[in-house]
Amino acid sequence: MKKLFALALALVMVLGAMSALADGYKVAFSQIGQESDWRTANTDSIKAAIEGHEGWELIYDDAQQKQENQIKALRNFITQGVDVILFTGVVSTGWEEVLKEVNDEQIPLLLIDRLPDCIDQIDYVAAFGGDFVEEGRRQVAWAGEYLKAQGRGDEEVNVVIMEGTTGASAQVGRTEGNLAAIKDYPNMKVVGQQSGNFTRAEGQALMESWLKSIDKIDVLIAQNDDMALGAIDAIKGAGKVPGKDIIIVGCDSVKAAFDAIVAGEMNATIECTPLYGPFVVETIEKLIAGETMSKTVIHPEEGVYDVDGGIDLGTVVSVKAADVIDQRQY
Ligand code: GYE
Repeated sequence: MKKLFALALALVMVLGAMSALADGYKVAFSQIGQESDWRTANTDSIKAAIEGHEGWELIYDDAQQKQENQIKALRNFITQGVDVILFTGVVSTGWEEVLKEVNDEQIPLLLIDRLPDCIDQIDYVAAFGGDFVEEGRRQVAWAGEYLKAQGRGDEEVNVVIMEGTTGASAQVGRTEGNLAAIKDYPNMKVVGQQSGNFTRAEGQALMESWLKSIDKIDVLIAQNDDMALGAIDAIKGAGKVPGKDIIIVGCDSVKAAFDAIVAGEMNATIECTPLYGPFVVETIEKLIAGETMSKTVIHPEEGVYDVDGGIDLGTVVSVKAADVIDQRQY
């Protein structure tokens, strides 16, 4: 009888272990929302990579741009006992408490895209995201160098800066880069600076209001392509020619921006890749294998794309969009 009981117990334990394995390795991802083409490409890249990996299961949460939803999602991940958490924060502040809770539960944390300000106070496995300050610098430098190349380097030009979601590290960094670079071009004067929230609709509305309230706009620096594309509609609606009457520089390098550049309606876009899938998989594989990783934030290599190519920005030379449009993945 005792033997039978021991056998039954062993069977129960084996079945238990098997079902735990069948449940898979749980990768939780707290995504910000769906505000832009960049974000869609980012979600798709990560989803495909995790779901395509044998034995891994994705637990995905879309926070609809709300920090409180992200905090709730992180706490749910803890309750569910996930194996690893991928995190990008809609804004850069206010994460200490919840990320410390993640640390207390010893759930490995992978920081991606918009990194939190408290990065030095928390434990994380690795961090990966765009160099937002450099992207912002490149935006203004592109316009400044382009004007020089057109023989307009001494002409006084009015610049509007359309910012992303206020408080997002992508907005904070790009604004810092935009304003630092403006100092290098004394002919460029900022006459408008406001948030278009990284969306096409708000980019269009903001440009419409600027076109009514500001007499002369020569350059639009839009901190993402979606807002630039919305602004193009506003400029056309006001009877002006986008890309000619107003020079337009976006950021992200999404497909729709390439189309607009090739059509001559937009002048340039600074690349910020959303394709994080391969990085995420590589990092989780290293984590499972017990490898230690560097805590240095990894920035992907990125380019600049425009109508003709050849604009030298010091750290990078622009490439003609039409030459590479067929190879774009997002
Ligand atoms: O530029 C924008 C998106 O955080 C880098 O967020 C990302 C930014 C991207 O909505 O389009």
